[in-house]
Amino acid sequence: MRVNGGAWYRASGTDSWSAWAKLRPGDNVVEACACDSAGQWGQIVASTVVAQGDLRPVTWITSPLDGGSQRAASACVSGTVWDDGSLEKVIVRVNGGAWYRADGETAWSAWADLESGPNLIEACAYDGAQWSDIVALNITGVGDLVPVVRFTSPAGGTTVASDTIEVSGVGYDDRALTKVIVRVNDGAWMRAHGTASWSETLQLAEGTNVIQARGYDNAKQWGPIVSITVTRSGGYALALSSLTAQPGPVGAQVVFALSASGAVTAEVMNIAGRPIRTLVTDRAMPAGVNELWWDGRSSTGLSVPGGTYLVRLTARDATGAQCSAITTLQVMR
Ligand SMILES: [Ca+2]
Ligand SMILES: [Ca+2]
Repeated sequence: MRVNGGAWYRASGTDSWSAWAKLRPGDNVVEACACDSAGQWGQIVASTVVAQGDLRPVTWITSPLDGGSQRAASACVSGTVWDDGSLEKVIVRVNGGAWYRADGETAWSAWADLESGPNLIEACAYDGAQWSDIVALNITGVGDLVPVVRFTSPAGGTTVASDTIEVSGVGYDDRALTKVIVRVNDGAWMRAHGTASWSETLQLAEGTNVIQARGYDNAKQWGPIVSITVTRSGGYALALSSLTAQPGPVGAQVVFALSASGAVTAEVMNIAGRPIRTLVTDRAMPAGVNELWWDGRSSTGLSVPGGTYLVRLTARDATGAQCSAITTLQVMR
């Protein structure tokens, strides 16, 4: 099937089939076509659907599957919304409780805290003027549910410069969450402060750290382990200092200091900033004092006229962070 000449997509069913068609205001041409087991396509049939005014959004829940069951006390529910214009929000509620906002709109997700037994999760979208129909999902919580914890801060993949970090999160159990434990890089588990809302300060090693957390309930059950990674950048960032360029008998000597090893690019420019000569490009250089020589020639090999020139250095560390410095140089002729 396809709508308004867009991409073809597959309908569900064959002898009796159905598919959603995403409409725009005005006339919409919906086309369908069938293929048999010999790979032969039939005739395309078309139908026009007229949509009037600002259209109401339509919400779908795509995961988890309706009618499923699980042992964990929270489910991550996700879905999509279609609207002719922009969307304002998607809201969700569990078992007739208070509505709360999902993350995202056209593609959304939300955590749903479950009870043991049947659970009804509902979702609905708003385009700023009209609400979609409410869509529902049933999940059965099997037995006394195991607690679920998750991180709220920092975001996974964060890079920090300090050697400690405060991690925090939330947790939920169908009966009672008795404790939350955390650890770094497979070290000893530590008990976090709090349960439904928890936090702990952790020591980070240099480089990538895997931080894990899990909950424990009053039925003596451990929940699943959840993880984030946090990178601690090297003790100090790469810095460039003491850049000088001294005229020599032929060209000039460029001297500079690096706080850590890095890839160095050095360029000579005229006073207007126009490139004259590239001395090195991404050359690996060690921490400490380094020097480079310029023979006083431009990239075409000609001796440059006397005057004031600029020397610009850029150093980049392994993470891609870079710093640069610029100095002037007098060329005598
Ligand atoms: Ca709309
Ligand atoms: Ca429980």
